[in-house]
Amino acid sequence: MEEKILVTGGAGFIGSHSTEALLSCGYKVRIIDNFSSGDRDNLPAHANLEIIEGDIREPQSLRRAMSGVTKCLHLAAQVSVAHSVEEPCDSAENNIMGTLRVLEAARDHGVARVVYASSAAVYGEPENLPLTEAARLSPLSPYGLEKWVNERYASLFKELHGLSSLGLRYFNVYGPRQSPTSPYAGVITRFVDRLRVGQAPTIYGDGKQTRDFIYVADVARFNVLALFADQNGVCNVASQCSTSLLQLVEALQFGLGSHVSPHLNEPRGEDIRHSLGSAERLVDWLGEAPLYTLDEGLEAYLADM
Ligand code: UD2
Repeated sequence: MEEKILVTGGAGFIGSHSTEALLSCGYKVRIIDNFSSGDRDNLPAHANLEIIEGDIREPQSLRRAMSGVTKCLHLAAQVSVAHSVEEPCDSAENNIMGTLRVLEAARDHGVARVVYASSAAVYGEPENLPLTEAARLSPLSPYGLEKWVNERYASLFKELHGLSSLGLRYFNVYGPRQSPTSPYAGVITRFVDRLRVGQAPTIYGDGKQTRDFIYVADVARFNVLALFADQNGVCNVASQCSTSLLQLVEALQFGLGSHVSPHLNEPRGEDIRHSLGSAERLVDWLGEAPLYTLDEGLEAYLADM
């Protein structure tokens, strides 16, 4: 059967890169996006790409999007951790009910598999590093809890309805098309945005906190692989490389030929100190490792600007 993939949130940061990756593999792709944080300019004009402007919480739009689809990559979400703290009902309506509607529609339309965005936010403050998928889950925000609930629903849908699915726990994803003004702009996007105009980036805290950064092209490739794998459950999407913010600034100064030093500010209260994901299951289940080191990812990102 000819594959037709639905990408929810397909005009967003990770969604648009994933759509491109699917198109370049020769698949037919349909996206549904309400364009709240996604952008039409993120998408190529392509004969195999169909765009639906609509909201996954709106049953008619979702039915239209899901009909005739063989697999679904579900990325549409309320993506701001801060918003989930301020407006937990709104966030849950998007992230819990939105995903539940996607799972239900996938079941009703006989969709063979759903791959969906989970997050490292399900872990909260880690007990041991690197974080494996078996680690204790203790989310620190409604956003993290919503993603965990999504994972539980997906697992139940497998039990109750035989719906195959894989939840991808993304670590800190970076790359082109993450708007620096968006509420979910990560630290790399913000630092690049400042340094390239000769302004000092702000480090919250001492800069010794560490993160596991993964380049968006790797994430897009893993999304495609996940759609065609057969494992069910959850899987980290991580580089398993730990980088401190001070090391990050140094790499960016080098990449941009900048000598501007960062400005140190008070730590952000809700931050975790260290985050590092195990990539063992990723490599085992999806058969490939991340291709981009941080230096290579930053080089590709800066070359794209
Ligand atoms: C990431 C995800 C978030 C959630 C969380 C789970 C992003 C953008 N966010 O949050 O969605 O999955 O992981 O753990 O990927 N920082 C600065 N200066 C700045 C901006 C940030 O010092 O201008 C620091 C910040 O205080 C933190 C680190 O950089 O210590 C990373 O911050 P982030 O917002 O990029 O991502 P994080 O890990 O808080």
